[in-house]
Amino acid sequence: MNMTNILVEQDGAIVTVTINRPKALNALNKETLEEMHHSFSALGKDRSVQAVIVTGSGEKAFVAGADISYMQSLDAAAGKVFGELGHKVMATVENLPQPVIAAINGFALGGGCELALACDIRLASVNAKFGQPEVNLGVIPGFGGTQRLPRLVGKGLANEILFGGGMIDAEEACRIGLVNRVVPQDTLLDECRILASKICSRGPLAIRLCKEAVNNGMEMDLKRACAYEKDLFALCFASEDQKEGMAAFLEKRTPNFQNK
Ligand code: DAK
Repeated sequence: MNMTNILVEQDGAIVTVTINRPKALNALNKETLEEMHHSFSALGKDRSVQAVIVTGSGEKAFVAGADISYMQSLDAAAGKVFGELGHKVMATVENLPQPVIAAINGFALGGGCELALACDIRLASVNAKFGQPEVNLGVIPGFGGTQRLPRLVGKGLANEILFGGGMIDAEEACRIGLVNRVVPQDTLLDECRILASKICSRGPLAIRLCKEAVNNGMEMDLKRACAYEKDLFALCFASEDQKEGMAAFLEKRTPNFQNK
C-alpha cells in the first residue's frame, strides 16, 4: 500500500507510527484510517516488533480529530461506513499483540483522543490538550469515545468531557487518569522510547499474554477474569521464555528471551 498519510519507522524492536498530515493537524480522513489499518495489521504479525509508539507529526497536534472536511458531506450510510472504518482501526490498535504507547504531543481531540484511548499506555507532553468536541459539531464520538473514556476515567468525569465539548490540559488529563504522566515536549519521544525499551527487555510472550489478560479480563466479571488469568498463567509454563526467565534469575544473569 502506498503510504502518504502516515510514517512507519522501525528502530530495533520498536516501531514508531506517526500520523503525518500536519497541515490538517493530523486529522483522520478515510485514506489515513485505511493506511493505519493496513500498517497496524502488518505490525501485529511481525515478530521482530515488540512495542509500538504512536504520535503525531509536528509540534502542535497528536491528532485533532476525524477530518471534518471529509465528514461534512457524508450521509447516514457513508457515516456508518466511516464509523466502521474508525472502529476497526481502534480495535486493531487496542488488540495489537504488542503494547502500544501513545506519545501525545499536542491536540488529542475527537478521533485523536479516541486513538489515544485505544492505546495501552499514554504519555503526554505539557502542551497536550484533550477533548471530545463532537457535540460542538452536532454529532457524537464515532470511534469508541463514549465507551472507552468512561471505562478509563469513570462515568461522571467522562460525561463532563463528552457533554461539555471543551478541552482539558495535560495536567488535568493526568490527574483524572487519562494519561499516565506529563513530560516536557522535547523529551516526550525519548521517554516513550525508554518505556518501550524497558518493555522490550521483558519476556515478549509474557507481555503479550498480560495485555490479553487485562483487555479481555476487563470485559468479564472478576471470577471469570481470574479463571482466565489462571489459564494464561498456566500457558506461560509451556513456553521457552518461562524456562529461560526463571533459569536466568537463578543463574544471576540477564535472560535471553526468544519470544517462544
Ligand atoms: N478536521 C479537518 N481539519 C482540521 C481539523 C479536523 N478535525 N482540525 C484542524 N484542522 C485544520 C484546520 O481546518 C486548519 O486548516 P486550514 O484552515 O489551515 O486549511 C488547520 O488544521 C489548522 O487548524 P487551525 O487553524 O484551526 O489551528 P488553531 O491552532 O487555530 O486551532 C484547534 C487548533 C485544534 C483548536 C482547531 O483546529 C479545532 O478546533 N479543530 C477541530 C477539532 C475538533 O472538533 N475535533 C473533533 C472532530 S470530530 C462518526 C461520528 C463522529 C466522528 C467520527 C465518526 N460516525 C458516527 C461515523 C467525529 C469524530 C471527530 O473527531
